[in-house]
Amino acid sequence: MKNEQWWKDAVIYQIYPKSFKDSNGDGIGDINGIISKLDYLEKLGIDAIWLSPVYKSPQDDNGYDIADYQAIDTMFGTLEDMDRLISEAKTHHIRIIMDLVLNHTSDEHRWFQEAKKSKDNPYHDYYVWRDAQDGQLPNDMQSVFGGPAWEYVEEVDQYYFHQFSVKQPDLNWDNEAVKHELYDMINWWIDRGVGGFRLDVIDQIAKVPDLKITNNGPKLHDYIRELNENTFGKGEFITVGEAWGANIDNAKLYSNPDGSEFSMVFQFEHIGLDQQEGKEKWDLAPLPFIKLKQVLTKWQEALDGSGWNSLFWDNHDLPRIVSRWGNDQAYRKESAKMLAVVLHGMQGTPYIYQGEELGMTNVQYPIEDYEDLETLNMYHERKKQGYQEEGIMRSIHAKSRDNARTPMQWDASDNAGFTTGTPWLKVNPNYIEINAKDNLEDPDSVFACYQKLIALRKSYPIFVDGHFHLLLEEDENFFAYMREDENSELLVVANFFDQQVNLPLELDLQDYTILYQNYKDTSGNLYRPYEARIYYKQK
Ligand code: TEU
Ligand code: CA
Repeated sequence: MKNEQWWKDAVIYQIYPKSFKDSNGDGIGDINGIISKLDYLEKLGIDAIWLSPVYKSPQDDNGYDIADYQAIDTMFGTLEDMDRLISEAKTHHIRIIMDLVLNHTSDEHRWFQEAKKSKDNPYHDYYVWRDAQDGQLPNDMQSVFGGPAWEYVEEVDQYYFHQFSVKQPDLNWDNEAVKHELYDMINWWIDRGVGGFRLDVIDQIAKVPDLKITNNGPKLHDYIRELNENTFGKGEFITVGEAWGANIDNAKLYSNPDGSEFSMVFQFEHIGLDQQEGKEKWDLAPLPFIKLKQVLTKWQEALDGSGWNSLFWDNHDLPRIVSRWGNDQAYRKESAKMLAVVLHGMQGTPYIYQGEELGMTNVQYPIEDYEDLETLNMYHERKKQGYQEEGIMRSIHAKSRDNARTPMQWDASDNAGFTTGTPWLKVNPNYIEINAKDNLEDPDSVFACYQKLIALRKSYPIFVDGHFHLLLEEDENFFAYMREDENSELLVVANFFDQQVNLPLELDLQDYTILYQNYKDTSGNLYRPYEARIYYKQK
């Protein structure tokens, strides 16, 4: 095996830098802010930070539009700050995972500025250009953020392809020079001491617009293996590809234990369940609980021994899990902990998104208070199409990416201790009750639960090795499963809802000890709202 695979018992913490901690009062989180919170993260027990983009960027899509991969945006700090973050994190036993956006750049990137000057420019072919078709767009493909995926540039009398915003032109991976520029850049970051990479929309790099192929293009895995060989494949890095188009078969390629592609992928099958089938994420549907269990089980079973799962409920694109599948009112703490237990008990590498460890919740702002371009584009598009304001706002409150992006709630002081200035996005007004300071002082907090779950993973190898078996498949209340290895057994039992119920399982629990429970006591088979327990036994 090429890699040491240190990341198998690791827990990763995602930081969205704009919203984490502001150190200089301009209302925007920054690198020095992150450095000031390394003690906090070490206390939580995490092994690595996945840092959303801090590169130079006009911020059309909050840094996922990169204008220079080898410079830090002044709003976040300097390259010296970044080097210091890498080295200080190391002294806290934390590695830094950089976010690589390799599918597209910003239109303000030097390569694109050159590319659009003329067809003869050596950079022109770094991007994906097509001529008009009968005076029309090259085809009818749409961008993920709404509107056509083609934009006309007069100087070259061609359209460039953009799967995301107009300010995010797609790179042409069929061009050797592009690939080598990217390899050099990645190796430059490796030399600065980073611990790994998260690869943004990696399943979309091998697009073939002429065939309307966006993700899973025919050359995708060749490109990834070549990228691996030329960069991170040489060392013990954690790598995780973002792949909305992942299925079991290609996930086995992505996370092949031979180390030829990535350590693991983010797949989103469990995440898309509460939307109407075939429609958009905004078209809400109730959570099909049995289906959720089936989907997670399918991934657990399929990758055991032949790949590796990433485990997550939240990220910077998703609503807060406690508001989504928990109860962010009467049972906020109980349900936040229950969701943590269910996730962290599975096989794979868990990811915690900033604030999830506090049980932070969604927000319900009026439309003027939203910043996210995906949210705003959808709002205007649906208004134009005649949707009712109320329904649109319901979708935004449930699913807007800004739910995840409100500033981190550090304490009960002004602006939740995030900034002394005016935050770039409004702070969730519930920071008085939900904040890190209170969590740290309360041995029974959501934070304490995450801390405990991380510690358990480090002390009991079964969290890494144990085979997964779902129990009570058809049960409408319980999410229950076993993990089993040669020496031990783990039993995770969670009441997923707000009704008190009896566990319909005959269990002889004599030889088991309880490793974790989210209520102060337990009472046999009776599970109170969102009650969750982890049992353990040595064989
Ligand atoms: O997200 C990929 C992606 O497809 C998202 O746009 C997703 O469909 C949407 O956020 C769901 O609401 C990645 C990044 O995580 C995201 O923040 C970027 O906006 C996007 O790529 C473009 O780089
Ligand atoms: Ca700042």
